[in-house]
Amino acid sequence: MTPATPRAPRTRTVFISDVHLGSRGCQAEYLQQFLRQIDTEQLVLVGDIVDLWSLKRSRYWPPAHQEVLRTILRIARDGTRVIYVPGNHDEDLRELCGNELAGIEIRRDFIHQTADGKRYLVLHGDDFDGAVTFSGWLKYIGEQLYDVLLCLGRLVQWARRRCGFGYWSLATWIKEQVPDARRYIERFEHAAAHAAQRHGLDGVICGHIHRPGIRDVGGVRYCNDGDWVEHCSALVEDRSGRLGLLFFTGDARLIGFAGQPAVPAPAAVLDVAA
Ligand SMILES: [Mn+2]
Repeated sequence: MTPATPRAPRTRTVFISDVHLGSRGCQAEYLQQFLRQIDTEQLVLVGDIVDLWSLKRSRYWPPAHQEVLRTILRIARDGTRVIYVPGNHDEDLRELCGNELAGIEIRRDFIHQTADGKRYLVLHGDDFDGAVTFSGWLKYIGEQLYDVLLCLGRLVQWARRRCGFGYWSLATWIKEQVPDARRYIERFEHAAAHAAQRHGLDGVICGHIHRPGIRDVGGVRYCNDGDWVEHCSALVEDRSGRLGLLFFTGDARLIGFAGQPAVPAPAAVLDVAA
């Protein structure tokens, strides 16, 4: 009998954050489909995975959210290295940093080295809230209003689906219209890039502001993996060490890659090309 040849996973690393399990904004079904399709050496959870703030306000834990947790545990059990960097919405878990739980390493932050030897600071990103002067949209509209926006957005999305349209986020669209929101994002990007620079690193990988992006800022690379509330996005490192952004919604499937440099063939990363 010939032993099965061990097959290399399709991607080296998948980074996701701002899932907000336990809150109504979480796009758990899309995430569940995404997680079931990835085949990766490492999965990094860059914070705000479980929304403990929201759970403290009201108990909301539908089966789809439990299913996402189960899938993450299964991924860890099946041999993928899983690292969890708690964010501000799951900061109670920061007490566990330095430990391993159900095969998941819990870290406050760490340095990720890509296959081509570049070194990135990985952290959630709320660390930069102090550096970002709060004239930004976060304070501007506040978390409560953001929840209302997301709720309205779900209604719009429901109507769009019935009419056969693809995924679209109301909250994202509104933020595009607010100049303050754009300034806030810019300040955040600079603060994050500066942290990487100070440590002599090639870049930073974070989440927190629900704004996926890959940009060169001040000589280092700024990567934000986005969120699973508005964008359904992930940052993906392919086997050669290139980083790309991936957008995933169940009905529209793989929407596309963005960022510099883009991973050339999305279908090679996820088996979702129709
Ligand atoms: Mn956050």
